[in-house]
Amino acid sequence: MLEALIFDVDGTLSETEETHRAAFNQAFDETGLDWNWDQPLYKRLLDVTGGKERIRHYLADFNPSRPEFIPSQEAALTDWIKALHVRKTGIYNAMIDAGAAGLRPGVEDLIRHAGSEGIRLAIATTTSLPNVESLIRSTLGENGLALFEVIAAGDMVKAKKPAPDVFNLALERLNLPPERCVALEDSVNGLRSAKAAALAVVVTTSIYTSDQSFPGALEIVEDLAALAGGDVSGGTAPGAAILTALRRLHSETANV
Ligand code: XBP
Ligand code: MG
Repeated sequence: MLEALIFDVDGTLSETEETHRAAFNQAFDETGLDWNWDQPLYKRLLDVTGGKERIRHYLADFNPSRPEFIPSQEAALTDWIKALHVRKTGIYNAMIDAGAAGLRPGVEDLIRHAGSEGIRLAIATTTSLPNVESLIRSTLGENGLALFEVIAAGDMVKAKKPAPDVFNLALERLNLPPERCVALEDSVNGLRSAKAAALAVVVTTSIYTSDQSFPGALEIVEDLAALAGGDVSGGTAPGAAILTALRRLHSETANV
């Protein structure tokens, strides 16, 4: 029986990667770097999850300009990347607080309906915790965070997606076995992470992942509203129709 939904954040709850990309570029500019992550480059860089890990990947593998103020010594470089990422996170949160991102189709309907049918909600994301908090507050209001029983995010785990750690942490805190849950993801890294945690996964493709393939996904749709399909025409509330579709998909998994 389906007992909980575990949501990814970036690309799943909201199309936030364009805001992340703008925040990275503004942080680079304010730091005196001539780095500019355009969309084609950012799409390649998204292969690495985690903002700090992505900056390190860019430095190591894309041969960008490297002014003197970027340390060479490993520990100093780690601290420098961390400080740059803190700056980026502050810029990102200011953008989100100013309303830069809304929830994707069907997301709010499902989140607000789930509780009425006893479905528990959790988040499992690679993004930093402050980013989750600002997005939920700006889209679901001051009480929005209370709708999620568990928030597993960013550096709470050592190994980021596609490692299973963040989904395993969410399952541990829910105290549920994976077969009682469905994960909602947008990327192949997220799919791999959730599958490695033995979760069934429904994929809603996003602007940077629509050309990816998703082997092993329970279902691949454009967005959650598409899951409801024709049910809504019968006067069923969108959230109820989406949850009915998720329950049907979950019942098709072998482990039920
Ligand atoms: C998406 C990510 C994050 C964001 C940037 O996470 O990989 O790194 O791109 O956020 P998910 P940070 O899809 O798991 O929500 O800079 O805070 O990492
Ligand atoms: Mg994502």
